[in-house]
Parts: sequence; C-alpha cells; structure tokens
Amino acid sequence: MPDYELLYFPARGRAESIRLLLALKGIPFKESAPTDWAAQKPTTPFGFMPLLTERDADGEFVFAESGAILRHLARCYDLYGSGLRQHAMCDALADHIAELRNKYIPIAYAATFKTPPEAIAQYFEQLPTALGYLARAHARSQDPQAGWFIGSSVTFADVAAFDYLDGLETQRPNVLDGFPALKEFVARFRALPNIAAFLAARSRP
Ligand SMILES: N[C@@H](CCC(=O)N[C@@H](CS)C(=O)NCC(=O)O)C(=O)O
Repeated sequence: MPDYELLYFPARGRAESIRLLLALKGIPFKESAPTDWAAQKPTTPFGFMPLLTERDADGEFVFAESGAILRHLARCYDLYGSGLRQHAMCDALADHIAELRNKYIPIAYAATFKTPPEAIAQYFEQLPTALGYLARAHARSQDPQAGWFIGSSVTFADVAAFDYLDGLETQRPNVLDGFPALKEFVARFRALPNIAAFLAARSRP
C-alpha cells in the first residue's frame, strides 16, 4: 500500500471526505498543515489545498482537487460502485454534493468568511428543497435495502454525502428531522466501525 500525506488547514472543510474515505478503508495517512501557506501556495499544482501525496514503488505523486483525490482513492480501493451506470451515479452524486458544499462553506465557516446572519438564515430556509432532492436520490439506490445511495456497498459518493450531512447536523442538530431516510443513512454510516473510531477521535472544527 502506498504512503499517503494530506496537506490541508486543520479544519474539516474540503479535506474531511478524503480523511473519512481513508479512515473507512483503514488506510493510515499523515496529516500536515501548511507552515507558510503564502510561500507554499505557488509551489502547488493550482494554488489550492487539499493536496494528496502518494508515495510507492512508482515514486511520489502529488495532486490537487478534492474531487479528483476522492475519485483516485475510490478507484484504488473499490469505492466506485459496480459497473458503468453505478460509476456514473457516483459521479453525479459526488458532483452534486460538491455544488452543495461550495454554497455551504461560507455558512460553516461564517466567522472566517464574515457571512452575514441573513445569508445564513436564507441558506437554512432553502435547505429543505436540496435535502428533498437528496432524499429522492437516496431512494433511487440500485439496492434500496442496503441503505446506501448507489447500490449494495458504500461508495466514495456516500462518503461525500455523509460528510455534507454530518456537517449540517453539526451546525443544526435537527436539520434532518423531516428526512428520516437521510437521518438513517447518516446513522448507518456513523456506525461503521472504522468511521465510529475516526469520529470519536476527531477534534477538528
Ligand atoms: N476546487 C478545489 C477548491 C480548493 C479550495 O478552494 N481550497 C481552499 C481551502 S477550502 C484553499 O486552498 N484556500 C487557500 C487559498 O485560497 O489560498 C477543491 O475542491 O479542491
């Protein structure tokens, strides 16, 4: 197995789903945070984190973009579903979650982004519509009995969806009350032994 090193701020942000995926598979990884980001930034592929460094017999591979990192790890560790249609379902859900996350980051880190309270209120007013679509996506799983979004086993898209919903629940504990299937999905994912251990040890905001 390669060695992995993840560079990101000491926050959940766009790195947490990568951490969750590695934890899910029991893959050890080193966490590092930039010591002088202004100096480091121009040395990175696109000037943004997270960055994943993978080291193995083929050498060192450093790459960026949270979605690309998740997909690479999903291909390496069998978290992309089964067959081309499930691959497409994974991509569709993960891309959609990335869109939702882009809107959510200024809400989750409101102090950093100086997000006005009206914008936060508006976000949570509009949220039930987005959660309704997610609940419908969950109901379209190719194996509804299994409880995951895509099919009979967990995929990287489930990891991304969990991370988003878990973040929402951290902000507003009752946010999923009207969406029992999403609530059950979150509980099922949280109960996976490797995830339960990861969450118990987590201290990042
Ligand atoms: N599309 C990129 C966005 C990356 C991004 O915006 N990263 C932020 C942290 S969440 C960053 O590196 N900020 C530091 C900066 O802009 O200099 C991804 O998903 O990885």
